[in-house]
Amino acid sequence: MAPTTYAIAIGSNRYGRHGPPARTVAAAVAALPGVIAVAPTIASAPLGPSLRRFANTVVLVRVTDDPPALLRRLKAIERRFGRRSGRAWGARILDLDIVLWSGGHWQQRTLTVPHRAFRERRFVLAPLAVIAGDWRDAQTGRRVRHLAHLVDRPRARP
Ligand code: PH2
Ligand code: MG
Ligand code: MG
Repeated sequence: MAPTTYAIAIGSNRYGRHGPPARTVAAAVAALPGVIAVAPTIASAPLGPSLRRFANTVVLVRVTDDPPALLRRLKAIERRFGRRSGRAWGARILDLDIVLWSGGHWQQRTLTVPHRAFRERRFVLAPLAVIAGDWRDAQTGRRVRHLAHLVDRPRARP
């Protein structure tokens, strides 16, 4: 496939072989293929049942993988970092999620792009807006910058 660009969200809230979550995130950035932009890493309160705070960032990668091929590579990196499959949304050493694809939509039983929940997640949109504010969400047609603004002011929706 010709090269396309993906936005990948990175999260960690458990100690792993690279150390605390912020170090794990940095090591994951170094392990990813085709990285062309890296957002600042932020600390974020856990959304969901986990109690520990997260380190989160977003990167852009340019690769020749189609979405399922990239997902397989991301899962392999998660496993290498010591992630075991467990309770969905539990504490995790490393989570790598495909958020956006320059090819637009991808819909499969096990993979939906754009990511279903990223429009509600400040810990994805804030870093993403730093490196890809002009990128348009294929679902809503809104730019990332606009989505980041909406998630900060949820009551301001018309
Ligand atoms: N990931 C989740 C669930 N909750 N909360 C924060 N702050 N950051 C995450 O990356 C995160 C979460 C499921 O993947
Ligand atoms: Mg996730
Ligand atoms: Mg995931």
